[in-house]
Amino acid sequence: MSKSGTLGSLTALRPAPEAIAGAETPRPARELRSPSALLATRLRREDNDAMGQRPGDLSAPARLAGPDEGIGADELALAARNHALPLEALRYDITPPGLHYVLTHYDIPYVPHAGAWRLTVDGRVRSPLDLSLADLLSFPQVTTRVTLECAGNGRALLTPRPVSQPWLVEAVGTADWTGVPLRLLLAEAGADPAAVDVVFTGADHGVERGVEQDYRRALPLAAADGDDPEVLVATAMNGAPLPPQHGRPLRLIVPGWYGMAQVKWLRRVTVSDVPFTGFQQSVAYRIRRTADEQGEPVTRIAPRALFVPPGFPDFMSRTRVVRPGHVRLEGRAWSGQGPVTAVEVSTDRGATWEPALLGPVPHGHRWAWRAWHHDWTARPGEHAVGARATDATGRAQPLDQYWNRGGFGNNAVRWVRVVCAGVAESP
Ligand SMILES: Nc1nc2c(c(=O)[nH]1)N[C@H]1C(S)=C(S)[C@@H](COP(=O)(O)O)O[C@H]1N2
Ligand SMILES: [Mo]
Repeated sequence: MSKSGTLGSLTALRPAPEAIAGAETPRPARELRSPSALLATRLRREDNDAMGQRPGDLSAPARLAGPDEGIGADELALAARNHALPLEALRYDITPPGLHYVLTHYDIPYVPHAGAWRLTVDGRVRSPLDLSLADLLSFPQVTTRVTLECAGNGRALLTPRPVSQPWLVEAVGTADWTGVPLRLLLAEAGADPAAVDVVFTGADHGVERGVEQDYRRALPLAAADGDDPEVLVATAMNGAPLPPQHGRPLRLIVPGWYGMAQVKWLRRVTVSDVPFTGFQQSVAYRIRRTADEQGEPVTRIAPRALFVPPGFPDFMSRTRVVRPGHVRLEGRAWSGQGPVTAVEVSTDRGATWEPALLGPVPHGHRWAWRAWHHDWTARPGEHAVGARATDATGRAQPLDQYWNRGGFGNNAVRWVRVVCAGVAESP
């Protein structure tokens, strides 16, 4: 590319107002060291006193970042393990392998022999099941295209920032999931229709906020047993066995619900006649504005539209550079509440909005994202570009943050800084 004085000056420009303090700029070493240093001190103390070791003591309590506190070493470590969708991959109907976002609370279980895996269905059932993968494949198989999104997507943009996995906006992906409808397994086992919850246990184990646990979540029996959406015990992703990070060899798929419901490495399904009160149900994944309220459970995905960042990026700031003239903005929109009915685009930070053209309703893919595009004539200068989705229930993305202590469901419109600059002439 030819030299460009205009582009060279990008680095000197101010960061966008919504940029996270510290996320994109180097932090002083002292601040980066402190959380792990604290943990090391505790571990040392416990090493000296083996009798006093309690895994629960390792966890830091839930907290909000201070007013000027940048992303910490603990958040950085989580962000390095749990990756997002590179936004340019929004071009694909189905997210290519390896580009789908990943979130794992603890470790990815090592499963060298999928053939040895067992799935137990027990609790309030007439006859408990103990199934191999081959047994599962003898049931009717269904393939559903589903957009998954982490409930914490958007968390790191909140003020104040809940300290946890620091997602920006791209914790999303779409895949074709193949498996047995859960309702067929519940029928086979003879689940008690008077039961309340169905509890799903993963093979991963860890400690979180002082509570040692297997990753475990529940659905109300009516949702677990439903056919709209139909919950799957999935053995394949995009026609291939599940990769380790996505739940090899078995996972739950609950179309329309946020990620926490999609239990990976599924090893047990337990029908229960009392409401499930495990950590991931009654402590985590609740909408709370204060620490002591019980809060509402996080369930279905709120609407969101994202676009393929136009033009090309500045390496560090990710500011986009486009040439003057026609620019096609294209992206995807989704909602777990109802089909997407409209997407609007603004190129002037919300002063004006224009309707985008929606792609065809993806036939038979009601739980997958929908394509959209908008043709824009870019003029030299700086622009704040954003998109917002509305769904059939009338829910639309807000312009302001949806703040809660866990940082769940923040689907505020994300503004992307776009600099429209001509190619500089050679000297
Ligand atoms: N067993 C198990 N299942 C899990 C999790 C986990 O940590 N353990 N994380 C959940 C969360 S919070 C999300 S967002 C999704 C992520 O699914 P993916 O990694 O396949 O995209 O998995 C869910 N299922
Ligand atoms: Mo998540």
